Amino acid sequence: MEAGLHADLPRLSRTNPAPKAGIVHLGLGAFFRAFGAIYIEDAIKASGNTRGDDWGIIGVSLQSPRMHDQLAPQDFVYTAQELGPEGESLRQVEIIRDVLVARENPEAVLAAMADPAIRIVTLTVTEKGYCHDPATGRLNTDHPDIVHDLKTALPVSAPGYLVRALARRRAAGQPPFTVLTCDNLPDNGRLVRRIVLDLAERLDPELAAWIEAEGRFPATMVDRIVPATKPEDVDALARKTGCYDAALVLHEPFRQWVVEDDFVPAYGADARPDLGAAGVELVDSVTAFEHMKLRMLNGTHSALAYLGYLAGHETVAETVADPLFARFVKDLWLREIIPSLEAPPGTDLEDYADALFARYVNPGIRHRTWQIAMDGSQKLPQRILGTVHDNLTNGRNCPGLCLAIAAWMIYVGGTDLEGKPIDVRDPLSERLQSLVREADGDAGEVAALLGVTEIFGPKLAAALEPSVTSAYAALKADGVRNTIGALS
Ligand code: CS2
Repeated sequence: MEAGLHADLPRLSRTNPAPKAGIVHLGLGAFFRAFGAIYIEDAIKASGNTRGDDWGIIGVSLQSPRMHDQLAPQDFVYTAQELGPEGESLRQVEIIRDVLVARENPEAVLAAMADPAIRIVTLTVTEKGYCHDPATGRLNTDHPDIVHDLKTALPVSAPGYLVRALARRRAAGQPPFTVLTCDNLPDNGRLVRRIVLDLAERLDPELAAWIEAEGRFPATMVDRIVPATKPEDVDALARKTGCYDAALVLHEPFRQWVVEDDFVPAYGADARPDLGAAGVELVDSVTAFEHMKLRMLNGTHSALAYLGYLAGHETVAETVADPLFARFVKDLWLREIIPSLEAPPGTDLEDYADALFARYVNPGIRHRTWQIAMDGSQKLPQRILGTVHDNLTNGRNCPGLCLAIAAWMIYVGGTDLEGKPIDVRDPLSERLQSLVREADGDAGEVAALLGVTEIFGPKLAAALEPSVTSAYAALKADGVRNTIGALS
């Protein structure tokens, strides 16, 4: 919706003074505002803020001024609209006190991150924002943003901001902040730690040693489905409330946040908000939760995104309303994904699958297959390939997951099964599309894509080649519905 159409409507404003800042968040998008920000606000409310802790959030957009421009005229508060199967509810979120735009003012971002009041830096910069090689988990030193950040003190990348800000804190004799990543990456805390150390070692080995000794990078499992807000949603809210909220976020009722309780010890009890009071599960190890969520939720999300898109379905809810897809996804869980998992304490994996299915069919959530299909080259390894690897190692077939990989290959080729172009968004899209263009026939196309070593390890690629090639050919010859129908 154009702002002009709402020009005569009032904007939101604060009902309480803005909390003092204790957190800087890098990559302020809809997901964090519908998830982490709400948990943190709940934590403050639930603990009564009795210790005098202040955990307001300074949001940072690394690239675009859009989020700042949407939030600034409304005191940085926004509406979170919960969409349940039986109806919806609204909440005004007031935990964000400011938004900085890194491209416009990198110095202000570094200064905020170096401020001793800041004890945590949270991140949602998406998989590609870590500038790493997804197959090895190491920093990609050829990444243009990293090449820039190695040369220049004012960074552009998320790892660059973390390292340069930590350097400032060390120089000022301050403890580091805890780095709390909220992206769907495998063992995300250890991964971001490794990436930060890789960069710091190249800039200043003593800084790297200090971060290694003093820094904390707890791993987290984050879960809430947050479809992109559309202009029609902003419009509908304006009709309902009489207010124009340019920064509305939509989300499902479900949420789960599991966090390793390993924050910078120098801050003692003030190292983090009372997250437990808000229902965050604080644990020693997040690994089992993270595997379960990445493989069961995100793995099937990606499978449904590529296959659903190619079958002409616009959203996940629409895709699983198709009985063939409902059967397909349930089989994926029971036959191919659950056998690769160890259940986290207190969790029954079949119940978890049932609960996921109920979340997917929620008609209130219009989560586009195209949205989930984005950045597949960065998502496939942790969502699907780890499961495939474990199955193959244990002598189990995984025809459904091979079909999902084949569907991804057709998708990134850039032309759907009816010959229409696909708007592929992926950091590797140009390369992937030229590999497909230059290859010879189905088998050549599959082999070329399996040769992309940032995604597929060579052994896995060789093991996958026969089944992915036949899945690819079947999808092209028979279409998606017939092919998944033939699986069961
Ligand atoms: C989705 C996730 O867009 C995607 O790739 O799979 O954003 C998913 O909705 C969340 O991880 C759910 O917690």
